[in-house]
Amino acid sequence: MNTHSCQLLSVHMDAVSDTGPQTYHGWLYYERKIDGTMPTTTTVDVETTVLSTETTQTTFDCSIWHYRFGHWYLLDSNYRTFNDSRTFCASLSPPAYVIEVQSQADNDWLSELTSTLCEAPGEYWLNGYDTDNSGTFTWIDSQTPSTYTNWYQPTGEPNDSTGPGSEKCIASSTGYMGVWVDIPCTVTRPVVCERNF
Ligand SMILES: [Ca+2]
Ligand SMILES: [Ca+2]
Repeated sequence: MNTHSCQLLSVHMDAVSDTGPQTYHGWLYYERKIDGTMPTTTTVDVETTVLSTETTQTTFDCSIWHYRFGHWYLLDSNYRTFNDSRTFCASLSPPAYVIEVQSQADNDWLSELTSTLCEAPGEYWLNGYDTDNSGTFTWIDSQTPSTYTNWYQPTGEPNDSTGPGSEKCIASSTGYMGVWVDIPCTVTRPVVCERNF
């Protein structure tokens, strides 16, 4: 139709998605301007093609501290022994300690941070230590026993696999549901440091 004698009233388009170029349908509502008579409304079917749409993706920065559950956390993907990891965390400013996992939510967050957000699944040091080879671990900085645990059952962790006292440290396997294993403190693993403020 000739829309020169019309006045555009409104435009209705289908919702635009971000799945790439595609055809959208919509309607333009015109009001025909005719002197001396009542305006009539006409609907025009139109087609437009969306060539591209932009999506904004926010990038998670794995090199900075992140706040969760009242504490701050920093991932460091360098492999160190347990003692060197403790020294590394303590050397940060403000000083931190190796992550202590006191709940399922804590363990899920460790997996989310390392595996999901930073795409670096693996075994990460936990700050527990088995002083008397009893299989009961104490959080070194909190000085509390690890009441929440997530031991990997099929191999009977904690199992001191090469003899009593051979595995006095713990790691959480963040790519595998965050299950825990006791391992020798002298092997090297990456670490997540934690601080309270
Ligand atoms: Ca052990
Ligand atoms: Ca073990």
